[in-house]
Amino acid sequence: MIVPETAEKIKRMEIRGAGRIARAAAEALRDGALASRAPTNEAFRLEMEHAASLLLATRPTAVSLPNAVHMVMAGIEKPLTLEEVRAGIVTRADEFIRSSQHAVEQIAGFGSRHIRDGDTIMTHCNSEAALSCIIAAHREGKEIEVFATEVRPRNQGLVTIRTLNDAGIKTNFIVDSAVRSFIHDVDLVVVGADAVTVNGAVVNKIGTSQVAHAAVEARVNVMVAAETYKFAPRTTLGELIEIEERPGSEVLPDAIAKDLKNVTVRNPAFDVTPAEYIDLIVTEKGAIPPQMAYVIIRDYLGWDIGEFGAALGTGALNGA
Ligand code: RI2
Repeated sequence: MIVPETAEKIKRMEIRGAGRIARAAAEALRDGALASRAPTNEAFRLEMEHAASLLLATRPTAVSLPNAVHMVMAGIEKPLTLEEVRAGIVTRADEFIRSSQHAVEQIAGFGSRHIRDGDTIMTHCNSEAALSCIIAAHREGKEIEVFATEVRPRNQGLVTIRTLNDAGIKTNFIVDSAVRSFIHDVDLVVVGADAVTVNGAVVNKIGTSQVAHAAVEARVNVMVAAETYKFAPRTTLGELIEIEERPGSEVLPDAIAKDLKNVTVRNPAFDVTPAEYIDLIVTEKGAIPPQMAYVIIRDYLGWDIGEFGAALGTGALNGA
């Protein structure tokens, strides 16, 4: 079945990036619903709920995943026929995929307005939303240059420099620890987000808070590109965003680690950048100061979203 396969790919990071993960989950639920041979309404719902929890259990941090799953699964408990429930899932999944892609295009338009001709931009990790702003600015004819980090341990920076190279954008590739050395050559930091909390903090790839910290110190503006479905309604109720810690073998090969009995590898995949370090969050609804995250959650997501996410994650970090 489609769902376990997709779940496995998300877990192994063959499918990665908060937006792509969300779209892949919606697609898997849709294809799972279409392929299901469940004989009764009840059996179908149970199967779909199981599929949803499989997807939710893959990676805990990117809120786009529970938000997408919730949007697709919304209302399946209503008294409808099996075919109506199936059709609802298919329609909502297609709608989510379409609007998610459209959101990235809109973010590109809004975000590029904040990039000036002659700007040097620093980016960290590989964010579709952040890159869309940079590429749009380049296509508008602005002369720009980029500093892109390596992004240990999974090297997402390689994907970023390839994309920038193919777009014809002059790019400098640096190791993560060189950020502060180059920040004075930079006019603007542009990064993506895996989650935005109600207090405007941004959860993104590990190292983002260091980049933002260096930028604040150097008085360089920090812009975050994030679709509204990356905002986390449940943080309003005090829920914390769980920071995924991935296997130590991603950082240090087991063959070496096994001889180092006193060494523990710590490998958190994300960190939290407080709202005070961020100048602007560009969403598909427009650019907002991080302090307005509450409004996005209230007006575009609603409080009940994320019910499926409620089962997720304990010990976490929320905001500053
Ligand atoms: P888009 C990624 O997570 C990065 O942290 C990136 O900044 C973020 O998702 C948002 O990416 P990972 O899957 O949705 O590489 O903007 O751990 O593409």
